Amino acid sequence: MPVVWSDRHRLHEPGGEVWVGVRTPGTEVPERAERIRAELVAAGARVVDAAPHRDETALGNHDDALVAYLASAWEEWQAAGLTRDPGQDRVVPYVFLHPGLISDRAAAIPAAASARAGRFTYDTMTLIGPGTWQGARAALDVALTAADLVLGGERAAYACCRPPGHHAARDCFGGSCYLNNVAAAASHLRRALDGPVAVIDIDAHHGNGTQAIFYEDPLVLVGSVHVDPAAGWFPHFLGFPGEAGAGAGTGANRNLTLAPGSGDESWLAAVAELASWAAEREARALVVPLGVDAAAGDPESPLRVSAAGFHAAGRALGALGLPTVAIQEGGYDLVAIGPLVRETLVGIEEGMRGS
Ligand code: SP5
Ligand code: ZN
Repeated sequence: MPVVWSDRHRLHEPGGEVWVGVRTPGTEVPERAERIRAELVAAGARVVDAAPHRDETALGNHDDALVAYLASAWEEWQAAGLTRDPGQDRVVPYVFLHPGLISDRAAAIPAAASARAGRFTYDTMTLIGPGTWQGARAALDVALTAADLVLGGERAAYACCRPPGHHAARDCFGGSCYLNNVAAAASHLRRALDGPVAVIDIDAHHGNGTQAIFYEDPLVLVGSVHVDPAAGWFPHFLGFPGEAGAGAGTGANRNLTLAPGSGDESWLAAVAELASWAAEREARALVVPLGVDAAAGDPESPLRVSAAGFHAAGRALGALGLPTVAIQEGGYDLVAIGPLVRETLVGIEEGMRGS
């Protein structure tokens, strides 16, 4: 299947993450995408450069205030002198918009650049640097170009998105994500097709941003299998099985949680259950937020899925026979990431041939 790519991901260098107040090297590094691309090219993949998409198409799932903030945060941080005093070379929040802080008052955008970050992010590990906006915006173009390819007749396409996106919600960001690539592709497919679009998120972490964006939408079915947040895992506040959608979207959201240490058997059973659900609901297209951080050995998750497990998951998803867009999310073991993505994509192609 075609691999959609943008060199602009390299502009986004998070420069580490602040975790429990400590700046650590971070795991969401540019080399991730380079490794994936090299692996897929070596396997003979066709690489397609992302085509620019209009803001109206790309940014519709996000509030204007979030977009304006992300587009200007780095320049405003610099202009405020914060790179010199106290000498912080990335945008890092220090106060947060906790809901209890403002009761029901409208949330103001703080005048101080040092405080604005906490209006829009919910964590300290999603730093903004000189090229973060350009990189995040380009990742939306990558996802949308992949969606265009399947709308144009490809059975499947892979979007090598970086930074990832599934933790970014309508008006806030975090989890190494800024703008939601999966949501952009799902909305794009939904606009073009008659019938529901299914999202089956196999990243090790709950796709809280995607869930939130489509929570009341009956036509974008959102399913996610992930390590149980109740066992102490990111995103901590969301991803529980009781979150089933609301309003018109009631019943259109599914969360399947796994205990730390879970491996192929329980993970694949959950993937199969989400695939059956998409089939029952007569989805017309499939978006797969493809994190490979559920792999045994990944530094960010305690799940223990094997390469064969990713291959089998691909087959189960491909067997739905739907136009399919796979979109890169997490995966932080630099040696394993390329092979794991390749296994999943090969599985999708095999599943489609058998369906
Ligand atoms: C897209 C995606 O997979 N985002 C996941 C972000 C989860 N990050 C949680 C980070 C928690 C602190 N990491 C410390 C690593 C110690 N091994
Ligand atoms: Zn993840």
